[in-house]
Amino acid sequence: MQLLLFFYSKNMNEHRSITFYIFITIAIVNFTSALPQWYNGTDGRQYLIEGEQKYNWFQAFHECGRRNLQLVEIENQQKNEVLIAILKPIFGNSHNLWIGAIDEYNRVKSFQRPFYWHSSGKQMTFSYWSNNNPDNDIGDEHCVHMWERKANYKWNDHHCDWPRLGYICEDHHLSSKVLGEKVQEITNLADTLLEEYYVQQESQIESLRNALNRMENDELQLKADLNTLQIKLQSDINSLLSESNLESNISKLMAQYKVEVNLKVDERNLALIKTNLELSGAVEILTKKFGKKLKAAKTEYKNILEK
Ligand SMILES: [Ca+2]
Repeated sequence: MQLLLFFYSKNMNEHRSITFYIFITIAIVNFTSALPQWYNGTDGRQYLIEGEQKYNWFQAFHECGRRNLQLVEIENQQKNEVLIAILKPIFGNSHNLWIGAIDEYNRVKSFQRPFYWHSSGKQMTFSYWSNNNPDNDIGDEHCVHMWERKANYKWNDHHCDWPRLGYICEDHHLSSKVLGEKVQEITNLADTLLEEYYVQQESQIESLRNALNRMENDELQLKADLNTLQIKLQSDINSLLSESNLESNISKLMAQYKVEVNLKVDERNLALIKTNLELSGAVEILTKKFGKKLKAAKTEYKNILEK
């Protein structure tokens, strides 16, 4: 372009200023197109993606690092799917992109050797290797990338100094943003658990309230029953006073009333036992059910913090 302008420009000064302008424009365009772009994932996170193939693994790691980011760590299938959903519309079926995993320079040519996420230091548990990888070719493939030769962004172990791959960055796992997200997630879980506890507690309090009301009613009923019996006893004694065999009849009468009073007291005891069972049942439901829930919540919190 500069040569063409040289031949067609009659005025040298004009030629110089136009050439300079075009040179600056091309430089700006080149600089702009070299910038990695942010993309939104369906997981609510953002990923910075550089699709041009000109970095080795260390350079890519530093490109992320100097932006306070980290090379992406793909800890599970869900995150892998989120990334592939971002990448396919940009690059199609696959692309060469460094991700944040290495094998700690393990020279053993084993498919089973462990890999690690370099920023967090965690051992890789989820993997998405392409066929016949990680093969550690010539014992010198220690860095992991998504491979353009394999469909669906399958992974390959590769020479770390291979200088022609793009990369994916994400927020650093120790950034206040990621830590804030984790705290928020735990807070939401705790709030949900507390809400469930309150609902359960309210229902148990209601059943306790009902049981106590019933106890109170039973108490009043027993008093009324005993009072009726007492009045009947007095009336029977009065009518017996005029009869012969007084002593024997009174004995019979007392025995009969003893049976009736005992019956009432037994009924009362049964009601008390039933209420007692309800009370302890309500407490047991609260302690057992939420004991389990709290234990599950502790595991959940631990998982969130270790993500
Ligand atoms: Ca390989």
